[in-house]
Amino acid sequence: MTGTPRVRPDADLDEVVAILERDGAVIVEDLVDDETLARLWDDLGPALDARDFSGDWYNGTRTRRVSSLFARTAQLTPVVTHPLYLGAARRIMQKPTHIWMGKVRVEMVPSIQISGTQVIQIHPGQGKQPLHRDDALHLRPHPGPTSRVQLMLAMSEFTAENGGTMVIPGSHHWDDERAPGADEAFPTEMSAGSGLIWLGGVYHGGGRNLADTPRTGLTIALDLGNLRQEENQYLAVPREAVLAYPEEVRRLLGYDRCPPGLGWYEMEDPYSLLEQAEAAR
Ligand SMILES: O=C(O)CCC(=O)C(=O)O
Repeated sequence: MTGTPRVRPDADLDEVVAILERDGAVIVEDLVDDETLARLWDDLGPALDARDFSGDWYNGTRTRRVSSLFARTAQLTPVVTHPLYLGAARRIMQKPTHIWMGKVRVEMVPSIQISGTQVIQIHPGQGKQPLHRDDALHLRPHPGPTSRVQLMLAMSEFTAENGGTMVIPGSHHWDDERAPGADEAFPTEMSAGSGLIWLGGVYHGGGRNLADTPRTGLTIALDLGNLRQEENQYLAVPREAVLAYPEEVRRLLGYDRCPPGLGWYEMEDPYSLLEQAEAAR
């Protein structure tokens, strides 16, 4: 293995899914255009500048983090709905399944949802974050079905020197007895606007910043809809901010049902609440 494979943004979805299933990670070059990136910096940069460094070793004592991203910007649609990111997440996690209701076999597909969002700015002097699996949040066993597909959009260039995310390709195939070694991880090197997509079972972590400028990445995690969201989107994103997004994103923010019957409101699709709010405007 020589590091994370990379593709162009118009790559075939089948190819990207095959890479993710084999290697657990892929870099999509030029995932967003310069205008989108500039708008994200306008909306999120000031919050980042105003933020203190995190207070603990895991989040990074030379790292600034800002969350509640869908409340802070209405510019995330091209990021979260990018066909290679959302497309791969849907293909990998939304596997058709069935249940029995008496003698009736009911076919269904689970939903997916936005789970956690952060901008992570690693400053010079920050050391390596411990390698970890993000689906450990849900205590998922490995190897096993993927319950998370995550994106790290480079808001600045990522290099081996400035803390580009360390990734161990293929580590989603490992069992839970094998610990990750720092010498097995490869730094993510990508230009601003490119994105790293990886599966929740892949060992990764923020890199050490030995450069003289910060490294900034925006991460969004998509999880299976029947798991608890990492970041509570109902508390993090006010209703008005949800309404600034199109239906697909609103549903990803949790205003959706996960079959067979999770997340209802008044026994209905919770999306109806947003339709009522819109009608009352
Ligand atoms: O900032 C990065 O490159 C990765 C951060 C990360 O994996 C985390 O904070 O859990």
